[in-house]
Amino acid sequence: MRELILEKTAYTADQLSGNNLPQVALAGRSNVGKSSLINTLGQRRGLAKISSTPGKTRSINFYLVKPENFYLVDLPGYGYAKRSKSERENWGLLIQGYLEDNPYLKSVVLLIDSRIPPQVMDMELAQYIRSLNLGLIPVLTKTDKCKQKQISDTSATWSGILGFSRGPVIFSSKTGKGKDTLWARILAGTGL
Ligand SMILES: Nc1nc2c(ncn2[C@@H]2O[C@H](COP(=O)(O)OP(=O)(O)O)[C@@H](O)[C@H]2O)c(=O)[nH]1
Ligand SMILES: [Mg+2]
Repeated sequence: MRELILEKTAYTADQLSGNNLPQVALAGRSNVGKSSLINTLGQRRGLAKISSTPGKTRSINFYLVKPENFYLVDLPGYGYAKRSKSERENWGLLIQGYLEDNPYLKSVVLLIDSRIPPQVMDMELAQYIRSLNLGLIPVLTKTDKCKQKQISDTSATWSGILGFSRGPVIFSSKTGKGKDTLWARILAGTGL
């Protein structure tokens, strides 16, 4: 059985080196459902903390995936309005330091809230990921809260934006929908 083990937490750019295994990162706006998704993938509640106050996580967390031996890397959420300018700048520097010049990083899973239209920050991040020549795995979260019509509309809109023939993974942490598909795309995204 597959297992996720939280191996390292980095708060500053100089704590980011030394994780010499393939990496797939998870990125998305604060409150998009990233911690819940990690817990669903790891089949363990409390593996990643779920907070009712958004914008809490400021660290980069490295989860070792067994038995395949690669890292799922949880990036701090962005777009939290109550954060100060200097906090946003620190976020940018830490993320940039991680994403750029990282030969171990292969792909980024971009979490997108299925209930809202495409957000500028999400589209900008998607473009940035591609400019770095990284694989991009889009995931629509919280789809249990949406009608099928809304899911297919949002999915089609994102496919158009990204120019993908294959749409985003339709995911729900609540029901477990899309879990196997997401694992398959993550594993393919490691290049292992
Ligand atoms: N209905 C539903 N709620 C979800 C889902 N995923 C997350 N949530 C809720 O959304 C809120 C934010 O989730 P969290 O995982 O902490 O988001 P993060 O800030 O991106 O890590 C919490 O109240 C979760 O219970 C989902 O798939 N379905
Ligand atoms: Mg979180």
